[in-house]
This record gives sequence, structure tokens and C-alpha cells, in this order.
Amino acid sequence: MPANLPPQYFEAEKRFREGKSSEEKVEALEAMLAIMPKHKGTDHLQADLRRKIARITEEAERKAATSRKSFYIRKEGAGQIALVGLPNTGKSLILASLANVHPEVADYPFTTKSPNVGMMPFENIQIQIVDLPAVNMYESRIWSNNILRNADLLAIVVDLSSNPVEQADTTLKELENMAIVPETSNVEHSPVGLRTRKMFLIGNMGDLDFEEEGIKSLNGKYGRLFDSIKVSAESKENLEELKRQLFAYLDIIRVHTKSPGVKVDLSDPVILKQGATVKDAAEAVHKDFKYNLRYAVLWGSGKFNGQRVGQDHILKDNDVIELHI
Ligand SMILES: Nc1nc2c(ncn2[C@@H]2O[C@H](COP(=O)(O)OP(=O)(O)OP(=O)(O)O)[C@@H](O)[C@H]2O)c(=O)[nH]1
Ligand SMILES: [Mg+2]
Repeated sequence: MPANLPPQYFEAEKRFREGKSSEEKVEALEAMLAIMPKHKGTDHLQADLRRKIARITEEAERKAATSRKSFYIRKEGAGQIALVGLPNTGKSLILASLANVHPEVADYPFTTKSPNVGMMPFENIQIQIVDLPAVNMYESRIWSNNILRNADLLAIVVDLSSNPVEQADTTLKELENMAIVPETSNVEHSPVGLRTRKMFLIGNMGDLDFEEEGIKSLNGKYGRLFDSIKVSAESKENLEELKRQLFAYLDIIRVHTKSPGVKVDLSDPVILKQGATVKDAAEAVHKDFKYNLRYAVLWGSGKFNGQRVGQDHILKDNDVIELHI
């Protein structure tokens, strides 16, 4: 066993041992793999974990195919973002370049057969990214459907160098076939089971020719429905901006809570929905705090730093609040 494994690794290992379902076990193994430092000394352990993941995943896929059960990926971190698109648009390479994981990337279509998961570090938080099999790979519907319906954000990935509008059209059509439509679309009478989801467009392959025309045509057709960004997973162009936008699209805020007389820990914020109040933050720290809270002292979104605020004050990203019980 290589030295220097962080405590989170052993927590994940415990979840693996105690995990009952294949989903829980795979999630724990993925976490172990993501957490593990990558160097020669951990090569064997990494390979071993990958083998275990492959074996459990295959078994689960076989079982799911016979029982028609959906695959579900437990949400971790500040939010779950699913990458969805046609084959060979670079979804797996985008995941690899945002999170410290190494899914299979290849120049033939339908490389990804089951979801790959990774944690994307963003400033002081982690956001979960799920790379799915191509949206038109029907055998993978079992995996994709549930994940797409439940993810916090769907990032549609297109290849900017070859008719991206058509790719976006097809992807949206496939999503619609699964009864998933953009939150911003005008649904007049929504049939039972229809899910609206927040969506965002990633124009990948920004390093290739015709990318400029590609992004313009996308904005022309879809600019009203969702924002888009041009990136290259290969040359790493614009990935930092992509991270910022993905975070912004999650509509969450980070709030740092502290007790009086204790220094604030900026590395472990509470994650709340945009529009959350001091009361929500107090409750997130401890479920009884919302009853006991007398007032809070606020640094950030107040009129001045150190302002006393009540339970209903609406918080902003990166606020610091001191809770007085
Ligand atoms: N030039 C260039 N090539 C890229 C870029 N992103 C991905 N590729 C290449 O495109 C091919 C497909 O990439 P993948 O990440 O496997 O694509 P995918 O969307 O996951 O494909 P499936 O799993 O088949 O759905 C690979 O050969 C990648 O190296 C990019 O930004 N620029
Ligand atoms: Mg792939």
C-alpha cells in the first residue's frame, strides 16, 4: 500500500467495502481513483481499481439490460453536470481535462459505453462532471436517461469544426425523445413525465478550422435558449473560462460560516441555492440552528463589513457569516 494516501481515500474505501449496490461500489472506487496521487508508486493500485470498476460496471450493465433498471450516479460535491452529445465530439477528453480522471478517448465513435465520473476542482469547491455515452447510442439509454433527468446542468457538447448546429439539433431531438427539454423552452402543455433541464452549449475543437463560423451559427440559432462557449479540450483553450461558466450556471453560492471568536475556514464553504438566506445557511450548519439563531454578523454582501443581519438577509457568493446562537 503506497504511503501518503489522504484520509478521504480511506473514507471512500470504507464506502466501497460497505457499499451494497454496484452503483455505490463504483462510485466509491471512482472516488478512490480520483483522490489517489498519480505516480509510479500507485500504478498497480490504479490499475487494480480500474479493473474492479470495469468488472462491477460490466456486471451492472448486464443486470440492468435484463432488468431495465436505470443507472444512477450519486451526486457529490457542489453540483452534478452531465456532458451530452453525439459521438466523437470530445466529451471524454473534456472530462479528462477538467477533472483528474482518465477515461478512454479515441478517434472512433461510441468509445464510451458507460458513464465516466470525475470531480472538477473550482476555486474552493469540487463539481461533479459525468461524461456519458453518445446520446444516440441506444444501448446506453439505460445509463443515460436517469442521469440526464437528474443532473443539475446538461452541457451539450458539439464539434465546432463540422456543422455544429446540426449536431445541436440532433442532440436536442434525442433529449426530447427522452422527454427532456431545455428549461428556457416554451412548453405549452407539458405531458406527464416531461423534465425541463438547465442547458449550456460547449463548442469543442476550437483549435480546428471553421470554429469561428461554428460558434456564430450556434449563437444564431440557439443564443436565445442557452449560452455557448468555444473551447478546445485538446489545446486546453478557454477551459478556465468554461469552469467559471459551469459554476455560474449551477446557480449556487458558497457561504463561509463561523462561530464568534473563531477564524473563518475559507476552504470548506457551505453550498446553497442562489437566493438562500442567513437562516438557510444556519440550517445547513446544524438543523437546530435555524430555531436558535439570534443574529448573524456578515462580511461581503452587507452595507458594510461586520454588519449585523437577521435571518432573512439574502446571501451572496463568498459571504462570510458569524452565527450568534
Ligand atoms: N483537435 C481536437 N481534437 C479533439 C478535441 N477534443 C477531443 N478531440 C479528439 O476527438 C476524438 C474523440 O474524443 P472523445 O473524447 O473520445 O469523444 P467522445 O465525445 O467522448 O466520443 P464517444 O465516447 O464516442 O461518444 C479523440 O481522438 C480526441 O483526441 C479538441 O478539442 N480538438
Ligand atoms: Mg467518450
